[in-house]
Amino acid sequence: MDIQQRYVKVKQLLEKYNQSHLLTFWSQLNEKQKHNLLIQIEQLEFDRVEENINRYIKNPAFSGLPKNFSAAPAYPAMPQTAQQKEKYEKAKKLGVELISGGKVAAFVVAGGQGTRLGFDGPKGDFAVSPVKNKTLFRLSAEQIAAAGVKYNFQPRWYIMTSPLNYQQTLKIFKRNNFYGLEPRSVFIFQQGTEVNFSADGKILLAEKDTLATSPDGHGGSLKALYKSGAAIDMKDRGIEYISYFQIDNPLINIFDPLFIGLHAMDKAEMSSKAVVKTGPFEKVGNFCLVEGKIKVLEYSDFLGDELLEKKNPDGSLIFSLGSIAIHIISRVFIEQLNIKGFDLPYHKALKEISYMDLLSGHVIKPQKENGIKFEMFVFDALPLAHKSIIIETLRSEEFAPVKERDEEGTDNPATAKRMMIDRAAQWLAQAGIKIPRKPDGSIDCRIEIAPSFAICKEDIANKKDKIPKIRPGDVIYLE
Ligand code: UD2
Repeated sequence: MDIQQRYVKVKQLLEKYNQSHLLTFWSQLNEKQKHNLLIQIEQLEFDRVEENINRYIKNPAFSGLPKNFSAAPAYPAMPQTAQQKEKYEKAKKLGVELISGGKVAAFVVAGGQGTRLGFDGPKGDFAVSPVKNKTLFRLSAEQIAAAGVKYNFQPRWYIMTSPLNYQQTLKIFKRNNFYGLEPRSVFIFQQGTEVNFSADGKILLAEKDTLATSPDGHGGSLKALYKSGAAIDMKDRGIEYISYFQIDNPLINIFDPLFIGLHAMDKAEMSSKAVVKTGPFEKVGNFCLVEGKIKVLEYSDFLGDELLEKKNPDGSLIFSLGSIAIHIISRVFIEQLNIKGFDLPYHKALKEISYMDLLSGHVIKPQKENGIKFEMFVFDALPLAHKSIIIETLRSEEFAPVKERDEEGTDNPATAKRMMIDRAAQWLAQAGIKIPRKPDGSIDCRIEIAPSFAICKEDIANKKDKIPKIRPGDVIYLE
């Protein structure tokens, strides 16, 4: 089909869906630009676009909250009965077998822009460790390499970026020699994008020949794993399970035998780790049970505060378990989601979006929210799984997100550093090492444990002779 024929077809399509304005600048475009614009429009899934407009834009009060739901059950962090203890032991053993057998791959989502952190560049390049100032990418890479040594297997790491930070991420990995990993064992790919809308449901132009788009959210990872060839690559290598994590959590435990083992023993398709929330309104998703299925409901979905504040007779919150974005996902589940026709719901966000003004032909950079972005969330795949389990874990062991620039509150570089020191001190203390403390009980030294030294507390026990005596004010790096 020549360009004129394609134009006629696209014009009809746009008229049908009320988006004809996208061709406003057609007569000003050269051939290359015309082709560029047509291709973007031809690739749009108009049915989904229309569904989004009708469901979320024309109906702003739409809430994702179902009518009936309760708190989801979870495996406790520590086994509570003899039977459970036995199951955890078996699961750990199975987990070790699966990891050693090369059945588990690491997968990080690193497509976010880190806007709240105010960091210019991929968030993975943000330096956070308390002594060596290692970046988030380096910490993950070193942990993956250390797991390879500990469990005697060839680890494989899949990394999802967005189209906005893909090239930068590649450059960072090359500049750092893949942090000592075999470059062939690292698979970096891009997530998809979604078009942006004006408040009244018109697709925005970023340029005269370019639609305004943004990354499709971490839920897009389940589609991108398939489209990028990562899922096939996993299948070819005999990988059955994917350990999913976010780049902004320096305490992540990537290869956890217990979590992997329980997921496999229970024949789950997608499983999650949870922590007890710091309070009813902590900004994490809530694990709920809806019609027998596990579902994460975002705190913002709860219209009334009372529900989140409701307590059990023992004083604990009813909705106490928060989602920390750590999952084990079976590869086959991802394949099935895509073969069936990928269909995760969208979530709407009001944002400041630069756009091409149709009257003046100039790009406008708005000072306040003017448009709508759509994202998919990975946890929306949980209710689609035949079986899904949750295991509770300790925040101090596994969750120190780096989100905010402001060091006054929580989830910032200072709190993450503090939690890294606290966990290191706890691991050492547990092995009988004396940790100096100030009169107020706080730790009086700075410690960083390299993954090559230990990736879990059990690794410390047989390395005690390598740990120096720690004095008040010391700066200790163990590798
Ligand atoms: C997410 C969860 C929240 C809790 C918290 C834990 C949502 C809506 N909320 O909060 O419940 O689990 O994490 O830290 O998810 N990313 C991409 N591509 C995208 C968007 C994000 O790769 O298009 C990555 C991003 O690089 C980061 C992760 O996803 O690693 C989380 O993104 P976020 O920081 O926007 O999530 P947040 O803080 O809203």
